[in-house]
Amino acid sequence: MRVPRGADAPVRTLFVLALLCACLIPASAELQITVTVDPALPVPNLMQNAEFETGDERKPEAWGASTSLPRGGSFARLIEGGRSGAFIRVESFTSQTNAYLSQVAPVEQDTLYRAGAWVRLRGGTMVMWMHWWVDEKRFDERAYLHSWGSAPIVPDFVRLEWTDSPSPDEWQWVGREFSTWKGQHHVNMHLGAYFDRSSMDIDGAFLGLARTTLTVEVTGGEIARVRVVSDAGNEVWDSGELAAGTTAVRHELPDLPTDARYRIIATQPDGTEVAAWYPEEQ
Ligand SMILES: [Ca+2]
Repeated sequence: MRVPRGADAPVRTLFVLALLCACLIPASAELQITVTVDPALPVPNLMQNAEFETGDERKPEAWGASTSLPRGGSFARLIEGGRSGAFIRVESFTSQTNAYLSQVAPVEQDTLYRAGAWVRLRGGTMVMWMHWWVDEKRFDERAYLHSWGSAPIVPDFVRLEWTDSPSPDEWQWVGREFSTWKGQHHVNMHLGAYFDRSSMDIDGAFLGLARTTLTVEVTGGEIARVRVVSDAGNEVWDSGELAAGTTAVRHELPDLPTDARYRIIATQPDGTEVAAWYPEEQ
């Protein structure tokens, strides 16, 4: 960079000083990202022994295990090979019965939850059935997964992969969101076979709050733009180009799914980015 031509001595000294200062100060101050989340992530799992790691060989601790038809099915707790360690193998021998693991959990009334479990389904119909009685009305929320693997024509005449069945070797998430009713303080989670000759493995049950509020604050220097992106790559918020001289940004993002991680990306005027994950650990 050249000193302006024709500048007299004092101006020239000032210019050199200005250059010196510009070299000593970093390109821009490091931005700080602060994230406040209510409720914090990951939200607590309200199911006890959700990973089935304790119990005896037939039944996980804290869970019921029963069929509607006596001896219509079986339950086995296997201690290895699950999505995490132990898991439960559920078989139902006829379409005349259900075969359910069940557990009552406390919930807040009038609140959005998400619930589900991981399932490896070889054949038949798996249901997650959430129910309770509230003022003599039945609260009833369900999610299903079906596999043609139990059909007599599979695999001799029709290969399983020709049907719209899940892979019998992969864990599938079966779950949904639902709102509890006013006056409802419990829900009874049922996981298992639903009136279909079925064979499945179940692990990793979950019930927890479905939504959180994330408040993002960026400070510590000049900020050109702030973005929030989920770990699935969905854009949650984009501040757009901020006014020159912006040195503080605070933005509240309500109703965000609790089963995600969020990346906050703050861009400085020179284009450099400062980013942070929430939660930090997966
Ligand atoms: Ca497990």
